Amino acid sequence: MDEKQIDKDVILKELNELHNLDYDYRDGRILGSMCTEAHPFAKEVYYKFIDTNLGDPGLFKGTKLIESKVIESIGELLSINKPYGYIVTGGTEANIMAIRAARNHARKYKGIIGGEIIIPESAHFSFKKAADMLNLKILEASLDDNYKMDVDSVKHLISDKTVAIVAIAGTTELGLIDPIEEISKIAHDNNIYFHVDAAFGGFAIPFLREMGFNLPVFDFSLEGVCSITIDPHKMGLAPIPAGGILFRKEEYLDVMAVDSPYLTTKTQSTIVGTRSGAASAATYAVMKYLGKEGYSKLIKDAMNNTKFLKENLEKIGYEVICEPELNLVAFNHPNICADEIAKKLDVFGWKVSVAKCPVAIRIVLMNHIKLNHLKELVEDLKEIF
Ligand code: 0PR
Repeated sequence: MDEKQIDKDVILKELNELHNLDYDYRDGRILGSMCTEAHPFAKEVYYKFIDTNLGDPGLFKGTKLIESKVIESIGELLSINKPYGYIVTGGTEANIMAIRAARNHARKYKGIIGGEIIIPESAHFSFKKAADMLNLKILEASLDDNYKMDVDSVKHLISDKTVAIVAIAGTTELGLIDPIEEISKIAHDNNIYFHVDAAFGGFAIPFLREMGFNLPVFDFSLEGVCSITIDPHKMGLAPIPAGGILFRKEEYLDVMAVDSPYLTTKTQSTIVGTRSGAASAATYAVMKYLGKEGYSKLIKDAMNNTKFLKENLEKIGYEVICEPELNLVAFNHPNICADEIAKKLDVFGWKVSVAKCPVAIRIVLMNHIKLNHLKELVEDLKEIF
């Protein structure tokens, strides 16, 4: 640290120079991200609430009410009247909380120590972090021919050590929705905690279903579903860090509660202690501002772009891995491997990511990607041979 104060302009100049090294969503070159530029109104509200601390909610009663209201609104999207949950830092923290709830619940009510969780091979790596931190063993269910969690594989992996089953509504690599209704039934029949990771799909599927897209039910209307991860900072257009975790019952919070005697609330169930209320306020603001109509339009635009990209890739000889269910296209070329395509696209300034299961170029059609960007991309994809 410097000895003396430094002029703000000098500091800002240095910060701006560094910030200029970042890619900007608005250039339409970030093609592999599940995040996007937050809505301007959400950013404005975020700043207003920047000093609030939901770790000590008695001091920030209004902001705590905002968090409760936003959890209720998200709950309405997910078919539950009285959800219990929090706005957290992202999908990783939300998934860790869900698995912690499941583990503690199984320990308290079933006496399971050193349990196992069943996740699909396509699960996000946050579950590996959760298992590591919570001392649980991961059992990976295989995928069926359509890259979805195989229901029979789940059945075979269940044992008296299973503390949770996880399925995904909007997989990280392909944007697919697992057979959640069937898995929910299996979990319910076996009295096993069932978590749905809708970090990506949560702010898309409900609107698409309402518009008549043929997508399956994935939410609390299925009686086996105990918790859902749904991230405002992905398809919800809230600023990072905004994840969401919703539980069906209060007892899932109770089993995680630790005493916090000197705070305004005497127990705490979150992982994080001091936590900003800004993400809650910003999420509340953008949800109110856009409404169902606004979100429906955004996801419809993204799906139109998805269709455009898929059709044009096929026209120029690329092979699309699966019919997109959400706004994500994964593809390969019969003659060039995915890593090579990614490298060549990088030379043109396109930042794509390469999926591993199966290996493929993966493009997430977030709303910062416009039709003109896609037309340019398709031209460049023709060029790279
Ligand atoms: N669950 C699912 C289904 C996810 O896809 C992700 C992240 C998470 C949980 C974890 O969420 P957080 O990253 O919010 O903790 N999916 C993206 C991924 O890993 C996140 C991402 C976003 C990666 C932007 C890169 C990027 O530029 O691919």
